[in-house]
Amino acid sequence: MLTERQQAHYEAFGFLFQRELFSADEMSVIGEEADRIWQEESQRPGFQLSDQGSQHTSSFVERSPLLSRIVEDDRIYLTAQRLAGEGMVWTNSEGNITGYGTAPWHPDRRNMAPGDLDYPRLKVMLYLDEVSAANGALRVIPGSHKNPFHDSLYPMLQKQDDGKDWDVIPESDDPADMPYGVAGDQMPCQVVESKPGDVLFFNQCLWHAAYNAYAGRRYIALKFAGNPTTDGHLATLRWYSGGAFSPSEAFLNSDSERLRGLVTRMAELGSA
Ligand SMILES: O=C(O)CCC(=O)C(=O)O
Repeated sequence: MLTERQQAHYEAFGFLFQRELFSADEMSVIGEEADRIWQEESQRPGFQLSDQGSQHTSSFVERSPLLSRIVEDDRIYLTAQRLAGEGMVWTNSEGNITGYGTAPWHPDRRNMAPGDLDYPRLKVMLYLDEVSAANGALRVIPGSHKNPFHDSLYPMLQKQDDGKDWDVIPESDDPADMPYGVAGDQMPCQVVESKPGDVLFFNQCLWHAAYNAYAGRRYIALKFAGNPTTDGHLATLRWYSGGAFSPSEAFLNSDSERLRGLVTRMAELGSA
């Protein structure tokens, strides 16, 4: 169960890292099942890796009863509920085998409209391989989920042509050309070095990045959002998580009250 201080840490810094939440035995079963799904996916007609050689599979844990159990497990569900709030909803999962070396600095959820930063969006990362500063660990800038700090970091992005959203900027050969005069991997931050079984919970408005990653690095991401109560919440969910309004049948018809509870509201909103 989350302590008040752990919750305070998440609120203040935008992330909470919990070591050894899952045992080595559990992680070995999870890793094997994840590999099975990636392998199955790669056999589908028309399957292609991304430009950077990554295998990105969305609705990942939804494909497997065994992996779905991670979501309803007290260690994830109860913590997510405390961090995203009562009435939280499910906004999908990902299973990634990354091919890239760098994920430049960005927040997953950007400040596009008033209230965006206040709407809880939570990502839960389970790295299936050991990651370190030299080896693709996620880096976070503590406190960057809140304004004015959050907005002050947009020089690290570039506006898209239609002016609606932002893209990451590529790393320059000369660090002096980077927005803060230092290479991305020299930015002040916390490097979240992780072993299988450790779990990172982070606010998706938090600025984060990965450097020195290697091909074949695997992680599962579980995504939750707070109870959508305003037009603004619905608008941002539609922008980033449109698929969440048509949840997987596996969750909708699950025996687990927790899994059904995470998606029923989204399905109702989707059919309204
Ligand atoms: O490659 C990673 O470890 C993280 C990628 C990332 O930035 C993200 O999931 O938003």
